Amino acid sequence: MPLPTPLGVAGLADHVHRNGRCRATGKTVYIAVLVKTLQLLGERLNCVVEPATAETEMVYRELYEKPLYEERGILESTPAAHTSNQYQREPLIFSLGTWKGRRQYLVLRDVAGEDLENPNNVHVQHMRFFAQADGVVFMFDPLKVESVRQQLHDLVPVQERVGGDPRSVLRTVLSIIGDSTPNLAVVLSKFDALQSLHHVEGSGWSEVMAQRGAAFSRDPSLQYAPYNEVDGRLLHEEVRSLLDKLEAKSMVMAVDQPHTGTVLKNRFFAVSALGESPVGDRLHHNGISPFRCLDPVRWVLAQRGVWV
Ligand SMILES: Nc1nc2c(ncn2[C@@H]2O[C@H](COP(=O)(O)OP(=O)(O)OP(=O)(O)O)[C@@H](O)[C@H]2O)c(=O)[nH]1
Ligand SMILES: [Mg+2]
Repeated sequence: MPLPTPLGVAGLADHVHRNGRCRATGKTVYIAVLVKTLQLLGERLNCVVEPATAETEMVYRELYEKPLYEERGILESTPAAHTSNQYQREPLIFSLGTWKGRRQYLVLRDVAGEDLENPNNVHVQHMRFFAQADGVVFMFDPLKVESVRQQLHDLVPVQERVGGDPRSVLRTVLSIIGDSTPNLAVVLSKFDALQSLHHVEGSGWSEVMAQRGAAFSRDPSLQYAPYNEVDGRLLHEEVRSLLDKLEAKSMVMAVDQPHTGTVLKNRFFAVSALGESPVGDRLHHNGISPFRCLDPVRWVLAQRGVWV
């Protein structure tokens, strides 16, 4: 059997509880939307993307697809791995069809933000998959940045104060990875929120976000059959400067000079799974309009020569 391509999706739960729910960086929503966009690209590449096991089919349908695409609501916070209702301890396995004469699989692991906030989890058995993954996707929520939140107060629904620190989550994830060398995708999630800054007159942000020539202003991810390395590098530089502007340079430095001493091959990305903020616990009436969701996964697949 060909080697599967595991991909850990890591990120951060914000510590903010609304209706008893921990709000987070968007990992589970991202996976729900990612599978749909993989299927769309698969059609263009003549590759059928489908669940490889009955369990994946059931879990994806019941816990990702149905609540988001049918009930049009938001998803439950992923339960911590030690609780009885956890479902993410088994991976989601999708077939990516046949590529260069071999059947290819994508193995996805969702993680509860709650589990990543606890540095004691560095050595636990059920986190070991990070070290074996081809790619780890680390999600960073721009709505956690105070200046961004303030300027967006009329444009996106108010989020309650957030307490989690993405730097310590990144540190925990890097510690779990240890001296293994997965590709690290650092992803600015909910990018639609930053794009709304375009409408905020007189702020330094409106000029930055209104740049039409910027890679972060377009989404070519479904257009190009081969993975577009040039576009990927351009976006990488743009997102690194954005993180600097978001006063999150320490995130960039933690990736460039990791405390573990093992520098991972890395690339920065910006994605929006939903395209717009939900209203209350319902999706926005404009529906789901993903932006650049495929980029991180295509980059990891490209390192393996799949869908290049
Ligand atoms: N504006 C905007 N909001 C988003 C997007 N994706 C997710 N969200 C919001 O973020 C919330 C949390 O998303 P989840 O995917 O459940 O977050 P998570 O990282 O899986 O959270 P945990 O499982 O608790 O770690 C959602 O309910 C949405 O309100 C997006 O693309 N744009
Ligand atoms: Mg989740």
